[in-house]
Amino acid sequence: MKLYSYFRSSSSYRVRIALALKGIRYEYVPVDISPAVQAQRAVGYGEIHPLRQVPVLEWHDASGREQRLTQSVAILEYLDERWPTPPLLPHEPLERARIREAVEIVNSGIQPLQNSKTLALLRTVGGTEVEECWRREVIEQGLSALESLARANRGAFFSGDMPLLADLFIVPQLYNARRFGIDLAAFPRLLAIEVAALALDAFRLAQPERQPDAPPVEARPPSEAWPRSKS
Ligand SMILES: N[C@@H](CCC(=O)N[C@@H](CS)C(=O)NCC(=O)O)C(=O)O
Repeated sequence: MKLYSYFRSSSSYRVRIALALKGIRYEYVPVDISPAVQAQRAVGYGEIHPLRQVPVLEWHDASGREQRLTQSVAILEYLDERWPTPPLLPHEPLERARIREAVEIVNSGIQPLQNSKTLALLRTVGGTEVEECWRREVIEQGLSALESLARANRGAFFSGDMPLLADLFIVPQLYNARRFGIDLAAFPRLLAIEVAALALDAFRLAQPERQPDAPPVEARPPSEAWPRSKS
């Protein structure tokens, strides 16, 4: 199995956590989507991912046919159905829906509104100030919504004492928010979930700075949050 990934990509981070939680071995295929390189625009990558993004999961099925899956939610649900232990979704329908509710806050309510492509476009049409204001607004609103949902639940994680799909979205999103300099003090429940998650090997192994394409510490610009103390 191969995972096309970029160390700082929060969508790839989600899949890396799931693969580690389920103990699935894979080959890491780095795709440098940084503005300076934009490897996703290379000829041929459109055949790997029609939207030219990461992550992509690739494997050979039982008949030897190459299969590829894009979109982290689809990948995560596929992995969960094929390797059900440990489960990423509860059995009870309303509980499942509540986990997916949190997932969608990140997946459609935060990440696409603050990804590099969206922000670059905003900078071009509105300037840096508009871009920064927009970015702060969508991240803070999304995290506030997640914080209130998480507070309604009990347990070390978003819901209960085992990590579920929602936690695989919360942890990378907090990492992303720090990169953008968002003050996370208003989200104590989310920060507590992050502490519980990062106590687990699977979450730690998936961290951006532990990936093969992460630059060595001395090469990182001072603005980078590597790894920061909990705010
Ligand atoms: N909905 C997609 C989002 C994927 C996505 O936005 N990937 C970003 C990195 S987190 C990317 O590849 N950006 C490069 C680009 O769009 O050019 C998913 O969940 O997989």
